[in-house]
Amino acid sequence: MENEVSKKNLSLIIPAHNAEHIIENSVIEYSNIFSDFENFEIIIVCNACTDDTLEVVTKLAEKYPIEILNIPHRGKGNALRRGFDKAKYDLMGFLDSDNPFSLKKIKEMVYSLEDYDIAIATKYLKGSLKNKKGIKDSQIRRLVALGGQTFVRFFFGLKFRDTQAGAKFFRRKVWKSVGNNMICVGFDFDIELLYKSKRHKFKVAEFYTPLVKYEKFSTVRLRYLAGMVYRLIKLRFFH
Ligand SMILES: Nc1nc2c(ncn2[C@@H]2O[C@H](COP(=O)(O)OP(=O)(O)O)[C@@H](O)[C@H]2O)c(=O)[nH]1
Ligand SMILES: [Mg+2]
Repeated sequence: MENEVSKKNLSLIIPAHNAEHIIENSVIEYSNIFSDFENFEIIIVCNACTDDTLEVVTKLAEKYPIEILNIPHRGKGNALRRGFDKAKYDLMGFLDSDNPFSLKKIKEMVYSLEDYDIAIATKYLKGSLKNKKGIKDSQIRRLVALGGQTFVRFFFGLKFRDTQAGAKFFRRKVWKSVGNNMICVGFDFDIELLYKSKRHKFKVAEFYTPLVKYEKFSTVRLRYLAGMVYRLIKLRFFH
């Protein structure tokens, strides 16, 4: 059977909440980097946008292979789940709408699925929350990341340096195994994905992928933390 990677079929999900100012460039750059793929689709999942994201992406869909989903309630995880359920191709993954990573590295991640089931980006080097070469997240973000990753390591036994980077790719079989009954509807989605994948013993490759661009605009708010912790406790102890 022909290998899925050599077939180069990719469904890329882009979650978008109020991304009108950045998403156009990102879609163009993502489409360029995967232009040599045999089959490529972008599924943009807009949530609760109060700006013109929907209009911007509807216009882009005239030129690029874009499918648009529009759902009213916030939640990046829920958006990703909806996107993956719709994905057509053998390789699937998601990238943020603000395109903060080196796309050369992103492509390497996709190619690594020849040997791995899942490829995830990490913004942090081993043993530190510094990224020596790349652009750094703000200090408060790095501090929250340190606390978060310690929690994740302790409760879920996930020994990754960064579970939260917005660049993850996997084979369809992974989604088939873990995509049912997802409960982490927010930024906690990534942890559920990795935790369930660990139970299925999927092979994960971690790629050091420093930020090449620091996008100050962020939709992440500290007030989402309580909901995330609640769902993660439910996941760990009741699922
Ligand atoms: N569909 C959807 N996308 C979201 C939601 N919240 C954040 N996003 C997207 O998730 C990605 C990461 O968000 P961002 O604010 O850049 O996070 P940060 O880079 O970690 O500060 C971006 O593509 C956002 O547009 C949401 O509620 N729904
Ligand atoms: Mg961002």
